[in-house]
Amino acid sequence: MLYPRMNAARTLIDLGGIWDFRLDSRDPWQTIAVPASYNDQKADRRFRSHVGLAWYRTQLVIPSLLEGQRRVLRFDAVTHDAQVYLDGQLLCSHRGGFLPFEADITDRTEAGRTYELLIQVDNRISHSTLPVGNEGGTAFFGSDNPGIPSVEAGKLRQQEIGVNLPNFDFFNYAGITRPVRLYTTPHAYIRDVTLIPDVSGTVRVITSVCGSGDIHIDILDAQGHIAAAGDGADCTMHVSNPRLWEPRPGTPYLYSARISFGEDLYEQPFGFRSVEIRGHEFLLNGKPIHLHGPCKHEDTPFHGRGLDVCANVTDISLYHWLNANVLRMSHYPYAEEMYDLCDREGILVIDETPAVGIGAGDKVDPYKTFPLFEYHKEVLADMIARDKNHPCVILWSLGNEPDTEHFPQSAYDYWKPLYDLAHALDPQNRPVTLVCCQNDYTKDLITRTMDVVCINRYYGWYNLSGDLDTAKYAWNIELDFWQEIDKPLILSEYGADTVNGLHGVVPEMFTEEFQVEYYEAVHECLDARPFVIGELPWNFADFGTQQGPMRSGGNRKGLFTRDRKPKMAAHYFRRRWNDFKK
Ligand code: BDP
Repeated sequence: MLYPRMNAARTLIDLGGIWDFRLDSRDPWQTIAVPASYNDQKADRRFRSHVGLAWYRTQLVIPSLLEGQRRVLRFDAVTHDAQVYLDGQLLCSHRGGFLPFEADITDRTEAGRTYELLIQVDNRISHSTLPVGNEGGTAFFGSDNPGIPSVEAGKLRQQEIGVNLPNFDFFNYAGITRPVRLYTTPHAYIRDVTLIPDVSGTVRVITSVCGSGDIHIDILDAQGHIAAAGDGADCTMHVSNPRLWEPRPGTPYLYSARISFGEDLYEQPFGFRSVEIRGHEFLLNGKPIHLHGPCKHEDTPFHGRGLDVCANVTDISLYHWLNANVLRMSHYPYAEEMYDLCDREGILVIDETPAVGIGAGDKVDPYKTFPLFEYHKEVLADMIARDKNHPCVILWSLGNEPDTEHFPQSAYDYWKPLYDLAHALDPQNRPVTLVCCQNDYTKDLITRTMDVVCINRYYGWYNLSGDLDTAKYAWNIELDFWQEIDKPLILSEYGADTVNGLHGVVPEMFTEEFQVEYYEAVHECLDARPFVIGELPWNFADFGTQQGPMRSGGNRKGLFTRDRKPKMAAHYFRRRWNDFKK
């Protein structure tokens, strides 16, 4: 799906602002900011702990000057499910909280009139949603010991009332979290554009249109000069002496394909770069690259998971400060503005579906009991369709930390077709991975079949807690195992909760000194192994989670605090990654 852009043929109206909102149809309407999660906007516990439906309302004005134009309403993300009503009539509905959807309202609206736009959102998570909720189970970090009659009764009560029990470790932020926009196109319009660039300077542009007309394409360089041109819906052109797209400190040089079709126009940025796996190496533009940079969440004070472009710019500037070159967009596809920013700033991206929490302990096979597979395929396809043209995206992640240990064959049968699908759908055929949970890796059958092995490991924190010498011993045993597989390995998460300002000359868990010593210990094990081509500490910044006995003010594994102040470990990584440039 094309990102909405304003140009000589298309207009774009942002509907963001203060809308009406209520959590219950009996409540009076209140004010709410759009886009943003609703949870942290009010001094009211009900907003934070709400479970179920909520309603947004605003006036949709169709200016007279939009007469004769095709008119489309686009929602960049509504978390998790949405039903959209226009003057009381259902316009469209959408499942899933992290990808865009749109509705053509040309025939449903008249220019010069005003309509009521009502959005019903649903934040409930279950075995059939991505991310997954624990139906009737326990909270993620709960201590609900089975067998205590009063606790069991309490859990039944929770089921009656309806509670969200996320099977994942980030706050279940909800609402209209990304922009809502009205855009126009001519009646015959460009529906989609697929770019397949090659480092030799060849670029194939496949244009999908609705209606009839001639298609012309100009390839523009960064100064706007025409570098190549061609005609037709499937057109291959050649740019001589192309400048390549590379992460910083190289040049993230961007070209763009300007496509005209009848009266319509669309411009799609792209870069010439290649991604390839060779043995245990990850090659970018034919050269081995080491990937280093923290994982992130879309998470800021007040906005929750809502788009905050200023925070995005600040965060990417901190990635440069850290000398980082990669951002794993854990654990869901981010707002499209972040990919544009990474394209321009030269930060590599690992793009991940919201498939977190597919697992239910050792008694139930989630792959046989969670009705997810068909939906997961749709989400994967929609993510690739949305992000396929971004040069920054170098690796697709099918999901995070599913159970691959207790039902290894079921896990294989579930994830392998998704792996094949990702390859089949991606016009640039990027590598594909699945992020493996800390488990009995000897039983896991699927992780080793991925193009890149990604493992999340917490030796020294959740396991062998605080004992870094023994943790190193364990790290080495596991790394020896993966070395035999002879694939590139990315340590896709590792980290230690750290309370900023907590210190100790004898470093113990939660102190800033311990966080640094933890990372130093892990790096001792990684640095001796060239097949480890990536290190992605968990997490860039402290972030919001549901409350629980393991979390105090959220997850504190950030290198930065939630308001982006560096802990000692941020300075440590800045020095370490600076040395990687040499
Ligand atoms: C990993 C998860 C991540 C958590 C992290 C942690 O992938 O979402 O936040 O652990 O516990 O297992 O800090």
